[in-house]
Amino acid sequence: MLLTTARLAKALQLTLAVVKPDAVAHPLMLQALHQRILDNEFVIVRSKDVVWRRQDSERFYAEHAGRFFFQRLVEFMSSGPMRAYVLAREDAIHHWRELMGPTKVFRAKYTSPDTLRGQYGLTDTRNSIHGSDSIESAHREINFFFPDFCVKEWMEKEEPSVRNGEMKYDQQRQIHILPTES
Ligand code: 3AN
Repeated sequence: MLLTTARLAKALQLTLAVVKPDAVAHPLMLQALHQRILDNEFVIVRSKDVVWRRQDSERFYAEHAGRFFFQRLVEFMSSGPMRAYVLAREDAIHHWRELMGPTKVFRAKYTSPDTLRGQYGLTDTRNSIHGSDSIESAHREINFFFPDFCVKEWMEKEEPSVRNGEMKYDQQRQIHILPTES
């Protein structure tokens, strides 16, 4: 049987990435992080700036309720604007977390200084970046930030064209778009 390149190519995966308030507070840092997304071959499917209320923070991080850092985390995540992205790439979840680096910033700076947290993180709480850690959490988190976005529909309708490289980067909107969207 003849296997074409298209049939061998692996489907793209979606992940949720967030630039946290400590990094968004510095426009040059936000710009540098955005550029790192592009340089690492992620496709920016959606992007939006958001400010959380305390309840949003509590809901998003409910699994950490009771941990010693929970109050600090909740206050920090609702302390200012954030930038959320839906990113696509082959193995996007793994690649984004690898680029992001370890949770603990001092460890990141020591063991992985070239990662985003190693470079930009301030403390274990103010660690600049978030990335989904599994397919299930990516779906949940994308839905949390982008309730109008349907992962299943995107995979069915847009993923094949994006995988074929049909999208282009729109400088003005700072996301990738398919020719049909322009
Ligand atoms: P990650 O963001 O690397 O997946 P999680 O899910 O364990 O890590 O933690 C969620 C967030 O909680 C972290 N990004 C960080 O802001 C905060 N956090 C986690 N562990 C600590 C800690 N030991 N001290 C302070 N903040 C922490």
